[in-house]
This record gives sequence, C-alpha cells and structure tokens, in this order.
Amino acid sequence: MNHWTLAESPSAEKLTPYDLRCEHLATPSGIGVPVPRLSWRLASDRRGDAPTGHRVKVHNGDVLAWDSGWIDGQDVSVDYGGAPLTSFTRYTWQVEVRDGESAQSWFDTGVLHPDEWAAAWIAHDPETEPPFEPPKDDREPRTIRTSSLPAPRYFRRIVDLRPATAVRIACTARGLYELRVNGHRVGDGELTPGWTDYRQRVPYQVYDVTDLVGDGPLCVGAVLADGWWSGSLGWDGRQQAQRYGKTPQLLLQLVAEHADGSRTVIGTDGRWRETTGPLRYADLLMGESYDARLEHDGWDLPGFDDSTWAPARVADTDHSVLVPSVAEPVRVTQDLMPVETIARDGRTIVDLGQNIAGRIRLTLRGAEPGARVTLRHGEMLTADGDLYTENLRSAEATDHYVAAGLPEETFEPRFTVHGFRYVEVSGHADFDVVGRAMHSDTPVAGEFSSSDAMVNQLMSNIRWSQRDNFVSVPTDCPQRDERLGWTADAQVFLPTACYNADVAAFFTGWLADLRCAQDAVGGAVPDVVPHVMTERNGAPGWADAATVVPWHLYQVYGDERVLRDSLPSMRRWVDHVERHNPDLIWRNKVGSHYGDWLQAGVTTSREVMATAYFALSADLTAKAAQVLGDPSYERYAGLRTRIGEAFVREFVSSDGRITGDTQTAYLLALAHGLLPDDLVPAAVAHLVSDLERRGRRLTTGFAGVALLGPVLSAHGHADLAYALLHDDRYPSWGYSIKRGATTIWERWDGWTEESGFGPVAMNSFNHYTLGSVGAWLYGGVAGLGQEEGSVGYRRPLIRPLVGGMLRWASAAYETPLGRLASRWELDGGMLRLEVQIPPGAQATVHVPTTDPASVRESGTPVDQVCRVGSGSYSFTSAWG
Ligand code: RAM
Repeated sequence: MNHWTLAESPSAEKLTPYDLRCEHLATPSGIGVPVPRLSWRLASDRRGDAPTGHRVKVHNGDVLAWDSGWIDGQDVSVDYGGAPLTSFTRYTWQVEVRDGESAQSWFDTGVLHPDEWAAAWIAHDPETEPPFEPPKDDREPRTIRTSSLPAPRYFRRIVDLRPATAVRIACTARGLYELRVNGHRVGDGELTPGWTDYRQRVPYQVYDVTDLVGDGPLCVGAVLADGWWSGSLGWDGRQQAQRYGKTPQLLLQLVAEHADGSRTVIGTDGRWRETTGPLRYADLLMGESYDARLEHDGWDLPGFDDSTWAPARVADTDHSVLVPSVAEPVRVTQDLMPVETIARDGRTIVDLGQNIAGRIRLTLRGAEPGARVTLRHGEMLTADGDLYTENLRSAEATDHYVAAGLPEETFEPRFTVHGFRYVEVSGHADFDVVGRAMHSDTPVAGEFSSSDAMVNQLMSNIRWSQRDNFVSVPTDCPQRDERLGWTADAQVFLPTACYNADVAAFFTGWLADLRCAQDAVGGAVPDVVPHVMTERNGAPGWADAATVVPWHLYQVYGDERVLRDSLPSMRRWVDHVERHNPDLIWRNKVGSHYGDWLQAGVTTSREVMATAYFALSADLTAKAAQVLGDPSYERYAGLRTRIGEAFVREFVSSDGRITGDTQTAYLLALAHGLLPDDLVPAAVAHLVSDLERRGRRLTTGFAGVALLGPVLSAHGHADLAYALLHDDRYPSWGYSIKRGATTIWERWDGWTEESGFGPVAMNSFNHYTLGSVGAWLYGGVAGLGQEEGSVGYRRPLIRPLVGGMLRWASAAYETPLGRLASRWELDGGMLRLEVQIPPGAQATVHVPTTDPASVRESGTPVDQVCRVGSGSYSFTSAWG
C-alpha cells in the first residue's frame, strides 16, 4: 500500500474540472466557516483552452442551497454564496465549466454556531486513583521510569437512539483519542485531534457513522492517551510532560437526524464510564506498552458489562477553544516490508530500507501467554551492526507487547510515533513486521526525476523527510525528544514542500497557531509553533516565518485570505524588530540568535543575516499590504528601502565585499536584492571565488542553503550550482547519500569518515531543512516556476537549466489551475523540451539552446523565448 504518489494527469477533450476542494481540502468533514471557498483544477488537451465561466450549485439533499448562476471569467474558485449553512449536514456541490464538463464533490459541515455545543469535557476522576507524578529528575535520560506513566483510559456510553437517517459524531480530546462505535474503529486519522496551541485552539473532527448504527442500542467508546497534551514533549521529555494539562479529556457530540427532520443531540457528560485496559501507557516519545492479557473483550459493544467501570468526571464545559480541523489528518500512507533481517544475540534487527515516521505492525505466531516482546527503534546501525539510539536522547522509542497466547496475534501501537529505519525485536522469534509510514496526509502535488540516480535519491530523501516531519505540525525531526515546529525550518523548506504536496490547508492551520502564539503586546514571534518553549522567541530567520510563510502561500495558491488573516501579525512582527533597532541594523532583541544554523566550518555574521531577514520581512509586509490595498504599504515599502540602505552602509564595502565574506552573506544579499545594481557583479564574483577557493564546496547552513541553486543560476553560474548538486565529498548532499541516507540529515557532519557519528546531543538523520534545495530542482533544473508578480501560476515561467551531468530532467506539478509539467532531454546535439500548461495560464517558455535560430515547436520555427497558452508543446533546439 502506498497512496503517496502523484496521480496521472487527467486527459480531457474539453475543459474538465477535477480535484474539487472545499477550503483547500478534498471532501472535508467538519467545515466550520460560514462562507467556505470551493475550488477545482482544470484539464484540457486542447491548445489555448481557457475557461470563460463557471457555475456552481450546492445541494443539501434534494434542496438547492445555492446556484451561483453563470459567473464569467477565468476563476477556478468561488466563495459559497447561498443560504446559511446548517451544522452537521452533507452538502454536495457541482461545478460546471462553460463549454466544458462538470464535476461533483461534497463537504460536511461541523459546528457552525458555538452555542450548538452540548458536550462536556470528561476525564478520569483522579479521586479513584493516586495522581500521576512525573519523575522529578530527568537529567539521566535512560532512567526514565516508563512504568510510572499513566495508563490510557477507555471510555464508553450506551445510547438508545430512535431510528435515524444519519448519525454524525464530532469528537476531540485534550490528548489523543481513538473513537469506536459498535465494535468498529471510526475514521482513518491517526494521532487525532492533532497538535495545536491547545490553550486557544483544540480542533475537532466530524465522522459520519450512519453505517455503523443498527436498530438496537448504540455503544460509543473512545480510548484516550496523553499525546502532546499531557505526555512527554520536546527535549525535556518527561519534564515537559503535562505541558497543557494533567490528564487527557474527551469531548464528543453525537447528532442523529430522524426521518421527520428532528435531531437528537447527545454529548459527553457524567454518565460516561471509564477505566484502564490493556494499554498500559502510551507516549509520543517513549512508546507504547500493551498487555493483551488485559483485553476487555467487547468493551465497545452494547452488551458489555461496565458495572466495574468508574463514572467519568466532568472537567469543564469550555467550548470557546473548539475549532474545526482545518487540515488533513495524519494517516498511514504506506506499508513497508523488511528488506533485511539481522539476527543478533537472541534479538532480531529488521531493516525497512527507508527511514520513516510511523510504527510497526507486529504479528506473532505461537507466543506463550505473557511472553514479553520489545520493539526498539533506531535510524542507524552502529559500526558493528547494532541498533544506534544515542541520537534519540531521552526518547525511548520503545514499544512493549505482552502476548495473550493466541496462535497468531497482532500488535500495532496507536498513540505513539517513532522516527526509524530499523526495528529491533526481542522476546519472541516467530514474527512478521510491517513498517507503517504515517504523516499529515497532504495530497501529493509534484514529482521530479532525472537521469542521475544520486539526484533522484536526493529528491526521494527530501520527500521522505517532508512526509516524516509533517506530522500534524511541521516538525524539525521525528525521532529524538524534540519534534517541535521550529519556525525557520518550516519557512526555509516551504517552497520545496509546496512543490511536493498541496500544503495549503496544512500551513493554514499552523499559521493560525503562529498568530495565536505571537506576543500580543510586543509582537515577537516564537521560535517554535505551537509555542511550547515560551522563553524562546524572536530569533532572526526563525520568527520571520510570520512574513515568509503567508507570502509564499499566497504566491503559490493565490488565496488572498492568508494575507488578510496574517497582515496584522506581519506588521506587528516588523514593528517589533524596528522598535528595538531604530538604526535598522538588527542587533537587539535577537532572542536565541541561531545564525546560519549548522553552517559548515564558517561563521556568517549574525548581524548581516538578521538585517537581511529584517529587510525581507519589511518587503513582504509591504507587498502583502499592497495586494490588500492596505494604506500601510507606503510605510513598509519605505522601511524596506531604508533597511537596504543601512545594510549597504554597515556591511558592504565599495568592492562589493560583505562583512564576514561567507557564502550565506552573499546569498542573502543577492537573493533579497539588498545590493545596489553596480555592486551585484562584484558580490557574485566574491561568492564564486569563495566556492572555487574551497574546491567548489558549500559552507551554508539553514539560512543560506536554499539560495545556492537559485542565486548561482540567476547570475550565470548554473555550472557551479550543478557542481554542488553532484558533489559527494564532505560537506554535500551527496556525501550523505553515498553513506546510504534515505532521508535528509540535520547536519552536514551527521556522520563523517573521520569522526563517525556527529555530536549525539543533536544529530537527527531526518531533518528536512538542508533539503530545501528541492525547490531548485523543480523550479531551476526542471524549470517550473512563475513570473515575478504572478500568483497561483497564472503566468508560469518554464525555464529549465540544462547542465551538470544530467541527460534529462522531468517535473510535473499540480498548480491551482491544473497540471504544469516540463521534461527536457539531450539527444546528440539536440535538446527536446516537452511542456504542459494548464488551462487559463499564459506561460513564457525559455527554450535552452546554443543557437536561438534552431528552436522549433512541433517542427515550426519559433522564438527561443515564446508565450504559449494551455496545452502540450514539443520544442526542439540545437545544443552544443
Ligand atoms: C534544533 C532544531 C531545529 C533548529 C533549532 C535551532 O534543535 O532541530 O532544526 O531550528 O535547533
């Protein structure tokens, strides 16, 4: 099973809508906004096809809720404009394209009016058990007493329902929940409800359970675990436990619709009963422990006797924090079979061949009752072939299973996630394992491949690190006791992420948390979102995610609402930096200033980096204000100009040298237009000579790495960019690949020939930030971009970079309009370039050639730079 691949481009004789979305989500349940945005993509094989109008109809059953009438224009989205939506209702919708086809989809509403909540937060009553005390001293990570972790709770209630035509359940937890109805698991989401800033926003999910409801009484059950709410969190592991609350809580509301149109509403309350069960503990970092001998057979079915269970305690009835879930849930998206099994002193180490975030499904045969099986997870093997776990720090990443003693039994943890390629199984020898990769199920949007195996492995590593780290929030790493939403990592990687997957909904949710966490008075933005390390905020390049993320999402998806929602936050952030740095050199209020984090062997001036980011944030804020017609545009545009002047005055000498003279310093200044035109060539020359002097080796860290490809190629040095891409000496991407990496390493020196493993204090083998080169593979090498000023790919720019050791490169990408693709191939002295432009787009194609007069499209001479409408085109040109 692997559903994380790009779907075939639909082929269509006339304009055909596909990929229908509501609020950027495919068939969402729980839409909570009164005016959802409906959108679609278009396909057509006819050249020059462009939509001229569309009509959307929305139905509630047979009742027409909205008919937009024919709307002229090329839009591929519309905001719902019909009768007010009703909560807990299925709306089907249809879009019809003028002179084209139509397509259908649906969305379900959640709770549209806060006063419709009729459920209480319920929890285990601590009176029935001694309170859980987290261990006080965690300085010695291996001494964590997982045995003292609290047991997850099982909740249930029997409901007598009148016959219903539809039954839905809105469910959430402070903690993690798994919902069960009449013996069945409900939904395919994992780690629900996901992680948000729980103090202000707890997302809920809505499920249609009509098919699970029979005639008799109904059993609704839920298992609750600590998760991010009350489990280990961040690098203090258990110290950070109970960050949000002491014990998990459940909130659930069932709404049944009857044939006469009436509704029955049942919410969690003190009538629910709860107890512990086979799940002895479950913790995101530590792992899970399950004793199958303690199974409550049939506990989620109506006939079960729960008289020994305790009544649940009503914790509170605060509905103000409840928000609809706005992003795709975490799901298991791929199963991986072992590629190798290594026996070691009674233990077995299984290699999945791929570093993933997820868990193992273990099937045991012939285990004795009470047999204890242990699963330990690691990303690497030691030199002598044992499991390497030092880099996990205090994250135990260990699951325990106590067998029931059945001929065959299966265990799969539910409330934990590990970052691993290897799993060590001990305690029973006759077993099978399957690796189950899980992550936020953002739809695949792009793919890239080339003639070079190492470059392809690099893209595979980038994609896997994205998958493994987009687990409800964009995290830095999936394995050690950290897994936090570091803001720089997210903003630096965002352009790459957008090519790989449709992350519009995913980042919309994260940005909401970023805004929640921003200092309401001062405007400082935290270094991690959700904001769990409250002492850390305002770091240059980290906190600037507040401007970079909304602006980039707007560029890619063309949805202005992200700017509308974010402009006040962008402004407050820039104002904060300016207030503390009136001379416009960002020296003060730099928080934990990480600089060009994990740079290789050099130190980029922190003030240079910070001030470049200050200029960028002011610039993006000005641009956002301009798009929205906000009068603050003038102020931020002026500020940006003045910061640029201050930058040059302070850091740039008359020969174009920038303080510190590092690659990242030049890259930042060139990428963000901080140099006067006459100094650009000199600055480029300094950058190039630094690279050449080092034998064409990079020194960049998090802040500079993404800029290497774009800046070098924009200034006529694609050869150098390619040299770095193909390099496999230290430090380079290829160095890790040569060592067998299947994900992007956190640091260039994660492992080196000289020293072996890098510093155990911080050495993840699955960190996407240095993989931010991915955007250049799509946008540079394959040439899929858009013109300056174009948003949502209305004006694509196809400008491939033929070079390096590549014979061909190919990329496809689902823009908001439809499929954009390019494939180039060298064939003797010829270059062939195939491109595909979505309907409604006006593209500019730069055909690479060494002889502009040789360029042909389907045999007809054309300009080397030509404008084309939608459709497929086949260019040839002379090369070499
Ligand atoms: C590390 C994180 C992250 C980085 C911060 C500064 O702990 O892994 O990648 O942004 O430090």
